[in-house]
Amino acid sequence: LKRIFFVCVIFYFTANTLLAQNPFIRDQFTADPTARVFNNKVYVFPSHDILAQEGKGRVGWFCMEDYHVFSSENLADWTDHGVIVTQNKVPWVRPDSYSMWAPDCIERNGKYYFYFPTAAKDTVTYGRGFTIGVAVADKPEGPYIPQETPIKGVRGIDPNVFIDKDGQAYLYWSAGNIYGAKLKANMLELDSEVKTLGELPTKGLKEGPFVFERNGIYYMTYPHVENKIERLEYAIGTNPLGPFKIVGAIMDESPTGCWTNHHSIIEFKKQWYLFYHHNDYSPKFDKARSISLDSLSFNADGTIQKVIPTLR
Ligand code: FUB
Repeated sequence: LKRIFFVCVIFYFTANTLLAQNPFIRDQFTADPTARVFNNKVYVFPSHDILAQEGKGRVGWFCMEDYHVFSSENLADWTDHGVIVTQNKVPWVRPDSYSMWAPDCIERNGKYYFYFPTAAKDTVTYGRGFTIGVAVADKPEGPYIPQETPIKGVRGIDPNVFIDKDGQAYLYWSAGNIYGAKLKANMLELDSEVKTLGELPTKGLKEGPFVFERNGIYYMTYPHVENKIERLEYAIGTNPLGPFKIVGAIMDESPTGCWTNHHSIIEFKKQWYLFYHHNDYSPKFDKARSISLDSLSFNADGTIQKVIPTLR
C-alpha cells in the first residue's frame, strides 16, 4: 500500500510539473510578450514589471526600467539572457520615467532592431507623453546600442514592426487608436504618412497592435477594452496598412481579473502560438504580470479559433 501511495505521489507531481507550463517565467514579473523566431529558437521580449516605490515610479501604477530577453528551443526550458536595454543607458530617456512599456524586436539583414516606448527628457521636441525608440544589435541577445534620438513623427506606445514579403517594413503603434506607417529600409525612420487602419472598433481603448500575414491574409490583432478588462481581438485585410475589417476575439477577458492583456503570435515548428499575460502571481495587483503561451489554431477560412488560457 505504501509503495502505491508513493507511486501516486510521484505521478501527481510529475504530471503537474509537465502541465504547469504557464506562466513560463517565474522568477520575475513580465508582461507584453513579443515572441519572435530567430535562428530556429523562440526569443521573447517582454516588459519587466517591478514595484514602484516612493521616489521610483508612481506607486500603484506600472513601473518598468529595463528589458530582459528570454530564449527557448522547446518552449519549455527558457534562458534569461539578462538586461538588454535599461532606461539610464538610453541618451534621450527621462531618467525618472520608469515607463519602459511593451517592446518589439525584428531582424533585418542580420541586424536586430529593438523598439521600445517611453518618455523623452526633451519634452519641447517630443512632448510629455510616450515616444518610441530603437536599439540595434548584431545578435538577438544583444548587446543592443540605443539610437541617440527616438523615431521622429511617432507619439504613442506599444510599437510593433512587420516586414512584408516584398521587404517593405511597417511600424504600428497605439495612442488610444492604432496607427501605422511605412519604415525606411534603415528601420529607424518613417517613410510615409501616419495612417489609421480602417474599420477597427470605434469605442474603447485599442492598444498593443501585432500584425502578421498567413496565406495572403494580413491579421491586425490588438487588445481592446470597452468595459474593464481587455479582450484580444483581430481584424483582417489584404494590405499591411489596411483597411482592416473586424472579425472577432482571439482570447476573452482574463479570468484572473488583469485589466490589461498584450500578445504576439508566431509559427514555430509548424505550430502557431499565442503569447499573452495575466496576473497569476499577483492576484491583488494587476500591474505585476506574468507571461504565458498557448497553441493557436486557424479554421479553413483563415479565421482564428478562440484560445482558452491554460492557467497554472
Ligand atoms: O505594460 C504597460 C502597458 O500595459 C502596455 O504598453 C499595454 O499594452 C498594456 O499591456
